[in-house]
Amino acid sequence: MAQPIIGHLERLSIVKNTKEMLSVYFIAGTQDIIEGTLPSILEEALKAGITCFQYREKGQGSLTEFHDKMNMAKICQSLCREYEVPFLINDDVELALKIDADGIHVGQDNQDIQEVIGLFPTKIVGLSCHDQHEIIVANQLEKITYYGIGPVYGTQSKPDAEKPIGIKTLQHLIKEANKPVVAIGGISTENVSDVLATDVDGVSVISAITRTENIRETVKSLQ
Ligand code: 3NM
Repeated sequence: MAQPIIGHLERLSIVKNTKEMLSVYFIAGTQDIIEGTLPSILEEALKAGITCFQYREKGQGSLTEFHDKMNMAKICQSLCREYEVPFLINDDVELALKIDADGIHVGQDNQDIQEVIGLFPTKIVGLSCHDQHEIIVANQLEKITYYGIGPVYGTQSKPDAEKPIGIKTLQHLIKEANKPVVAIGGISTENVSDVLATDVDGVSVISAITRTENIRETVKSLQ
């Protein structure tokens, strides 16, 4: 049966907003900060024009106590609100619900994606995908907002990352995807033009922003 016109228009507007949101998508947690603090780096990145932030407290050097993570998440959330940028939480359903984040990003081996969708019916839900099979399965689920596809290149920020897929495979996987796509993994100001030459909707970075000497210039180059 044909969709009612308003439903179709609403859907188009959600997709348009999602694509804009994915343009320069910054991810970070305490473990990624070399100099300064996460809130100070985040605020500089927000001023420079990032379009989305994901709080990802994970791995060596990360905060482990729920209370500490919640306090940090709240500080980052209020900065994102000030700059009207969506604030997402990586993986931690309990934290995302508790602080009423704008959404959640999960990997393939985190919580069951159907369950996550059920817990966040009106929020942004992002899913990491690494190959064609994962995309074909995820394409069946309407309520996923976007896919994070990668790692495109080798990454220092995720020790357990999969093998890099490269640009050709990225392009192929984007064609397979029925949702907006943000590319991830090893993306820098040097290689971003190759990534943006695909049909990707945006780029997602940790170290390009946390390790740069000039956040403003870096964010501009990633746009
Ligand atoms: N997820 P950087 S790669 C968090 O492939 C994350 O799913 C990946 O950091 C995936 O920009 C990655 O420093 C790390 O390479 C991205």
